[in-house]
Amino acid sequence: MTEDRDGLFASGHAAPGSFRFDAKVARVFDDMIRRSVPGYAATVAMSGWLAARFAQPGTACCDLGCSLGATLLACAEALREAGLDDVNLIGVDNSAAMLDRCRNRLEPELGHNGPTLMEADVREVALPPSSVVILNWTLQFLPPADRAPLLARIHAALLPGGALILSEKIIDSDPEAQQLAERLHADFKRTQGYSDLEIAAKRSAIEDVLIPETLAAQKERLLEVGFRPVLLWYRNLNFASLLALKP
Ligand code: GEK
Repeated sequence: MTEDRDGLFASGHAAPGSFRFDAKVARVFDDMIRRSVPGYAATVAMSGWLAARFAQPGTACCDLGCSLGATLLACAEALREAGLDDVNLIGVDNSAAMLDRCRNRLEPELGHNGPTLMEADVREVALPPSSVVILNWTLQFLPPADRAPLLARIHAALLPGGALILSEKIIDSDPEAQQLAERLHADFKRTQGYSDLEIAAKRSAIEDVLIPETLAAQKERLLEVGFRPVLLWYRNLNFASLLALKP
């Protein structure tokens, strides 16, 4: 399947808060996320590696907000290498357009024994007993009030010794450091070929759609829900990834 280059905001126009995971975004998503999230490829690869370290035979490994299945693919490869063939890989996303493309991408790679894909809202889907749950850049799209309840349901679904991998865009609690991170992120996007107009239009489109929080708020909420310990295992500019264990 060929992925298109992201030029969705090339006109420089976007209504504030208009960003949706529709067919247009799904078509260019692979290119968009790689050129927008510094450390995307590393985070995806390490998510697979971490998943294989915490996966328990005969349990589920769920990727919530799986988009085009990049992390599912990394998990499938890492689990196979670790000889964990009986871990049930599950991908959940509420965008039909994303899941269609995800299915088309995974089937040629993994055949019909690949992950079970479910079109559902992560806030409502029933989670099976799991040893690993991955939330890579998905929590940030939920209304803040819905985040703790979802994390509590994930905690309840995880088996003792299970792991949550949580990647998010973050804001720095120090305004000066935040400004610096924003400036460097815009520089990163420019280096990836986005114009200033595109960067500004995308920023407007995701306003109030993607709501980032501080690292401290993320960690505190995970601890409150019952995860322990919570480890920051990766940070690249204003993007961070946490590993939170269910004791
Ligand atoms: C990756 N993890 O490539 N229920 C289900 N899915 C949702 C919901 C919801 N309530 N809200 C948003 N999504 C992926 C990247 S992208 C991140 C994740 C980004 C889905 C949405 O449809 C989209 O596919 C995904 O979460 C977020 O590693 O675009 O920055």
